[in-house]
Amino acid sequence: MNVSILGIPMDLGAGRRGVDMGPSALRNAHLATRLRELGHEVHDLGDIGVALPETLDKHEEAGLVFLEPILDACRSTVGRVAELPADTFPLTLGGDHSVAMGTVTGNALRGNPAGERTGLIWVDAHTDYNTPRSSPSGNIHGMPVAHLTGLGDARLSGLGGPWQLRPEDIVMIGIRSVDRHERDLLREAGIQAYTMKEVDQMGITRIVEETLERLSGVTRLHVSFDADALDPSVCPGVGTPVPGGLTYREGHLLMELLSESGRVTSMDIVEVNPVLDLHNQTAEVMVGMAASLLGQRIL
Ligand code: DIR
Ligand code: MN
Ligand code: MN
Ligand code: MN
Repeated sequence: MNVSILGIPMDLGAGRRGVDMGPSALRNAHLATRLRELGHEVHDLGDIGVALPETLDKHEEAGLVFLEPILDACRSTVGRVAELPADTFPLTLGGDHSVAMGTVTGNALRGNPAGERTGLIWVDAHTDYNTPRSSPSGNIHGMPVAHLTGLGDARLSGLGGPWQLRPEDIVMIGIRSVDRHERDLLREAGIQAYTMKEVDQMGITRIVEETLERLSGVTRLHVSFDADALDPSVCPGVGTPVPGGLTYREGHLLMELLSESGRVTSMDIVEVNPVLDLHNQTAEVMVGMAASLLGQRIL
């Protein structure tokens, strides 16, 4: 396969500094080499330009911290991803999870004149379904999915023009931290969320079967993988660690089964924070997750 790596070194959406170094940490953990060893033709397209917080006044507008520079970066991302050829697999590297407003939108629009539906598999400890009104923090990385479905601020939800993600085309896996008002919004939208309770009860295999069945009418599938979905003992380099996460093997099994389906067309790796990490362990684990999604097998 042809794989296009694109970094979005942005930490403006998160409460803590450092995820802007995520793309470097992942490259340093030999991302491209690992994928080439699997037989892929890998092109690293470099990084999207993102403003540095030190050069900006930290201003909050309508409950949104750093709205303008985040909009700029997401707009650039949409443009860059949407123009990639239809036969490449975009692997986008965050950055905090607000980058997904750009990557998911760009992938949904990419080579899609017929307007085929895009499905989203959101692997995260958090549902990231806050709006500016429901958010306890104002941090935009807790809001990307809500904006992708058309809620919240019109500038962020309008990144794809009239395009919006359908709530029934979203499946979340690994969930264990949801804010109070966020939970109500999630229920109203009817989004399928497999919490850690379902992971424990059903196991990853049945969750993937149900997910693929639920998304059977969708031709493009984007996986957005927040490193904090994995347990903090596996991925300590994240800004908002939550105990009780996916094990190392659950993460790999999830990626292996999605890979076997042959249906995933793009992926994000986000929220890798080398400042908080132990010897780049989190980036190394996440490179392994990408490798499993892109065809690595034990035998
Ligand atoms: C929290 C934290 N729900 C918020 N969100 C995080 O600020 O909206 N998302 N950490 O990844
Ligand atoms: Mn997230
Ligand atoms: Mn998260
Ligand atoms: Mn986050």
